[in-house]
Amino acid sequence: MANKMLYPQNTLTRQVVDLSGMWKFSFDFEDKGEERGYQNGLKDYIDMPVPSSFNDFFTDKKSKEYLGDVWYEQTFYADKSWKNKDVDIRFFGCLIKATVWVNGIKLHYHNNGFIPFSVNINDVINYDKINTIVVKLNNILDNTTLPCGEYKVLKDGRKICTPYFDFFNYGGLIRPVKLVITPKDSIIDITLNHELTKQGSITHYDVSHIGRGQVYAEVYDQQGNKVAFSNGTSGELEILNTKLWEVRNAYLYHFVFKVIEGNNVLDEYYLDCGIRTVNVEGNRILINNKAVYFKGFGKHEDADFTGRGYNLAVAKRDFELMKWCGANSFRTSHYPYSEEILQLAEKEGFLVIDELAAVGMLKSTRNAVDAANKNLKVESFFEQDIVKNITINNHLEAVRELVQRDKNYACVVMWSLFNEPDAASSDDCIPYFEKVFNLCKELDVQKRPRSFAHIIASNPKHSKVSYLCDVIMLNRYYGWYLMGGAELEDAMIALDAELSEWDKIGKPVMFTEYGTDNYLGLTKIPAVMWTENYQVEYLEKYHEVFDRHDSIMGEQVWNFADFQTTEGIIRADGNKKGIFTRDRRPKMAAFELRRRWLSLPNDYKRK
Ligand code: GCB
Repeated sequence: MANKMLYPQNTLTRQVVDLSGMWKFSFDFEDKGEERGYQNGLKDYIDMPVPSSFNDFFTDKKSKEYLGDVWYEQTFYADKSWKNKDVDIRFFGCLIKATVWVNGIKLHYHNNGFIPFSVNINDVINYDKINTIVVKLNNILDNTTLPCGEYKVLKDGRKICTPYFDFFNYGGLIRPVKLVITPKDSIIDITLNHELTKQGSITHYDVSHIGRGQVYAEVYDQQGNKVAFSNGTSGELEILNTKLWEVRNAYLYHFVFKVIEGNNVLDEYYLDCGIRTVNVEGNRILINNKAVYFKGFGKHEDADFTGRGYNLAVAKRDFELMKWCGANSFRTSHYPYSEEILQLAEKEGFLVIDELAAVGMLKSTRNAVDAANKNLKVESFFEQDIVKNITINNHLEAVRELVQRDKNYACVVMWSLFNEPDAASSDDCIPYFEKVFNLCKELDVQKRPRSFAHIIASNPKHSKVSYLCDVIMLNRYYGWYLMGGAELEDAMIALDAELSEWDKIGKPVMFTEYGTDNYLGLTKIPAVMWTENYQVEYLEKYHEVFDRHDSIMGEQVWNFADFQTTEGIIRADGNKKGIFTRDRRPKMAAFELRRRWLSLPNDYKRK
C-alpha cells in the first residue's frame, strides 16, 4: 500500500486520534528484547513522555548516552465504527530506525527518523477492545544511516556514539503518534504547482485516490468566497486577482478536495497553502518573479528537557524571536523538521531551506575544524563501497519521502540535499551527487532550486559537484576556526578573496553558516574569542563583505540558539554559537542582527 504522507486531519470523512502522552518505555541493554518477548508487551518499564527524546530525563550517564534498542508501548481502544474504514498508525518521527508490532504482530520497519510513516493495521485490529502498539527504536549510526556516524564500545560493553556531526544524537519517539481513520474510498496524495498569469494564477493539481468516486477541487479565499473549482483527478484551478504568498506577508488559500459519488461525499481533505513561484535567474533567487534576500538562521530542533522532541511552544517562541530580529528565513539544519513548524512558516511567510538528514558524509567528528586543517588527510567518504551500494539508496529514498511530504508548502523554497559532504577529496562523489540532484528535480513539480551546504574545503577550485547546485550555499568560519582573534582582518581578506571566485560562477550565493561560539555574559575590550562582543564584531565584518558582493543573496547565521552536542574539548556543554541561549535569552549579537535586518528590505539587492 502507498505510504500515506498527507498530514492527518479531522474532516467530514476523516478522524484522528492523538496517542501522545505517557508511554511505557524500556532500554534493551542486553539486546535481548525480542527473545524476551517485549514485542508482546513490556513487563519491566518506566513511564516516558511522547513526543520527546528520552535522553535528558535521566540523571545517570549510562541512560542519557544510551545507544542501541529502546522499546515503547501504548494501548488504544478501537471503535467498531472503524470497521469499514482504513485504520493507520502514523508515526511523525522516530529516531532513527523503527520496527512496529500491533497486538504482537510485526507490521513495519522504517529507517529514516525525521520523516513520518504510516502503518495500516486493518488486519490486526481487535474492534471494541484494547489494542497494543509496541515500537522498537534503534539509534545506532553508521555510514549508511542519515545522519552518518560511528560508535565505540567501552570496556564494560556499552556503546557510545561518535557522530560525524556536531549535534547530540538524541533518540526516542520525538514526534507525535496518531491513529488516522480514513474512508476506503479516499484521497492518498495531492500535488500542486502554481503559474502566475496576467489575470492572476493557475494552480495545476493532481490527486491520487483509491476506490470509487469522482474528484472535485475547490479553492476558497480567506473571506470564505469560492474563487475557483474544477473536477477530475487532475486539472487547473484558475484564480483571478490572486493574493500571492509573499515573503513575511503570507496569504493562504483554502483548497478543498472531495471524492463524490452521486450525492455522497466519500472523502474530503483540505490544504491551506500559499500561491507563489520560485526561480533562479542569473545570480538572483526570485519569488513571484522578484528578487529576494534571505535573512535568518540555521536552526536545530533542540530544547531543554525534550531534546530533539517536538515542542510547539518552543517553535512558537522561536518564530516570535526570529520576527523580532527582522529575519525572513531559516534552514532546517540538519534534518527535516516537524511538519507543524513548516505550517507556522507557511502562515508567517518565512522562506524555508528544507534540508535532508544527509549530514556527516565526511569522516570526522570535528568536521569544520578538520576541513580547515590542510595537513589532515581526510579519508574520502564517497569512495566506500557501502556508500556506493547502500547509503545512496537510503539517500534517494529520503529524497522521495521529503519531496512527497513537503512539496505543497509555499514556504519551502529550496532543497538542501546534504550538509558539508566530502565534495572535494575524490571524484567518487560525482555519480552519487548526480543521482540525488536528478531525482530531486524529477520528483519536485515546482522545480525548486537545489543545493548543498559547502564546507570550507569545497571551494570554487576544489568542489567537484557545485555545478549541480542552482544556488551555492556556503558554511564559512574565517575568523573562528581559522584565522581567529588577532587575525580577524586577514580572515576577512581571505573571505573576500574566496567570494570573488564564487562571484564569477554567476549563480546566487548564500551564507548558510557563519558565526562564533561565545558565552552569555562574557565580554572584553578589545574583544577576544569566546566573548559576546567578538561575535558582534565578527558579524559586522562579514556583513561589510556581503554588502560588497553582488552575488551574495542571503545570510543565515549559525546558529539561532545554543544547542546540545556530543561533549568535547571544543564544546562547553554544547555549541555556543547561538544568537540566543538555549533558553532563548538574547546575546549582544541579537541586537546587532535586529538593527541590520530591520533596515534591510526583503528585496535587498533587487536589480
Ligand atoms: C558546521 C556544521 C554545523 C556545526 C558548525 C560549528 O560547519 O555544519 O553542524 O555546528 O559547523 O559550529 O562548528
